[in-house]
This record gives sequence, C-alpha cells and structure tokens, in this order.
Amino acid sequence: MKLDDYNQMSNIPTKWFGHNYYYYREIGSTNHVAKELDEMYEPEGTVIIAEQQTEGEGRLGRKWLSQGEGLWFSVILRPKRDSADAPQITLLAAVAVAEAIKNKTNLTPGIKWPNDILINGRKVCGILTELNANEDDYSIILGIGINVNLSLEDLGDQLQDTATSLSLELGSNMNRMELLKEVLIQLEEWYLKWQKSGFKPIRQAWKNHNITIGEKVMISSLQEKFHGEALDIDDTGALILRDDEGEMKNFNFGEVSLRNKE
Ligand code: BT5
Repeated sequence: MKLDDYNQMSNIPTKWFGHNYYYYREIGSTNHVAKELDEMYEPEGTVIIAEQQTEGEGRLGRKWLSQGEGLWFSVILRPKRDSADAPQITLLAAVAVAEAIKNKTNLTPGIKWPNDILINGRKVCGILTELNANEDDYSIILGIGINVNLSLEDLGDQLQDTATSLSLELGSNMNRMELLKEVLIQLEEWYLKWQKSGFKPIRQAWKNHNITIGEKVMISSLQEKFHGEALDIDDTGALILRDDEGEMKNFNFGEVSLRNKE
C-alpha cells in the first residue's frame, strides 16, 4: 500500500496534524523540503513524507538509510514555548512513536536516550529535530524515520546487527498508513500537553518507556567521552549521569549522543 492515499489522510482524527500532506515518491530528505515549506509559511502540522529518501539524514552529519517500505517523514511545528525548551520535542516525539507502536502491535518499544527507539535491542526508529529560526520566532522541523516493513536485505550488511524493522519483529507486514495516522494522533496529543504544561507530563511517560535509566552508559560529545550510570532525566529532559568517579553530571540532549553499552 502506497502512502499517497490522501483520502485516508483527510479522515485523520487530529485537530490539524497531517491535514496538510505532501507526498513524494523520492526526494533527498523530507527535513530539507519541510524547511523550505516552512519558510513559505505552510501551516503548523504540515506533513512531508517520501516513499524513499536518497539523502536521509541522521544527527551530527550521519546518514539515515531510507529504502524499503518505511515511514520517512517530517512535521512542521511552531511552538509557543521558549526556544530553549525546543529540544524537548525530541523526547516528546519518542514517547509518541513508542506509544503508537505499542498501540498498533504487540511489541514493546524502548526509548534509548535521547532519540532512539529500539525493539529487542535493535534500532527501529530515529528522530531528528532541527531548529529553523529567524529574528522573531522559530519553527521546529521534526523528522521521524521508522523501519516498518523493511527486510534484512533492505537493512543491508551494515545495519543488520544493530537495526530491525517492525515486520521483522512481527513476522508479517503492517499497514504503514494506519501506523502513520496513530503516530500523528499521539504526536499531536503530546505536543498539546507540552505546549500547555511543559515537560513534566512528558517526563513520566518517557520514563515509562525508557531503557536507559539504571544502565551503565557511555556518552560521547564531539570532544569527550563520559562513562557512568544513567540515573534519571531531569525536569528539562537532560540526562543525569553519575560518572565512574562518583561525580554527577547533567547532559543536555542537544549536544551529546549515547553510545552502546560497553
Ligand atoms: C537518527 O540519527 O536516528 C535520526 C534519524 C532521522 C531520520 C528521519 S527520516 C525523515 C527525516 N528526514 C531525514 O533526512 N531524516 C529524518 P542518529 O541518532 O544520528 O542515528 C544515525 C545512525 O543510525 C547511523 O549512523 C546508523 O548507524 C543508524 N541507522 C541509519 N539508518 C538506519 C535505519 N534505517 N534504521 C536503524 N538504524 C539506522
């Protein structure tokens, strides 16, 4: 089933997420197109989706494999909160995707701080939030990649050991449009909660799904590596680490990425 079924989208029971829907068979990156459309004042909640991306992006210049039957899409957001809080949208989106997967399958997704969703220890979804700011206000381009019906061949030699897809975990394909709609419903719900009440309600939901707290982790920034135990996330979404010397450190998720346990 293709994702260009506009009738299905027009029935989506959201207030405004997904009502404005751009479908592409193949483009470089949905985040790039979303940025351009944002600058052309397309409304908040506009979804840009592609059957395939030729230049799918991860964080820090990494690549995102976007071939096979996945969900590769971006949502334009114009938060009314301070831009310093905007990185919390990554955690909010992880909660929304985890809940959508849980609601539509019998799988148990886990969130690895800050932005990965894993099933049985393998990555099934990645999230890339980018700030698009001008003098007066800002937008967030929220990019989400979910490996829905990808085969082992789609994942290729490089990712077969670390990544998975929903169909590989389920043993059968699932309806991508149904999952997309559920993700957008969850996303809108959590986004509205965040706009109204900030990070607090997200924090608890995030903790319920997380697989990071209590684990020995290594956190690497571009310059340094930190080893220790992940203790909690604070009221802003930052990860609290007790390093191997017993010192407490807070990591802002905008700056660092979490590596596999060693
Ligand atoms: C991410 O980066 O996980 C963010 C991925 C965001 C992708 C979406 S798709 C729609 C929108 N348009 C875009 O161009 N991007 C967004 P990061 O945490 O840096 O993880 C990247 C790493 O994940 C890579 O270096 C690989 O190791 C691994 N990886 C790449 N493709 C993958 C895939 N399809 N499934 C699982 N792991 C993958």
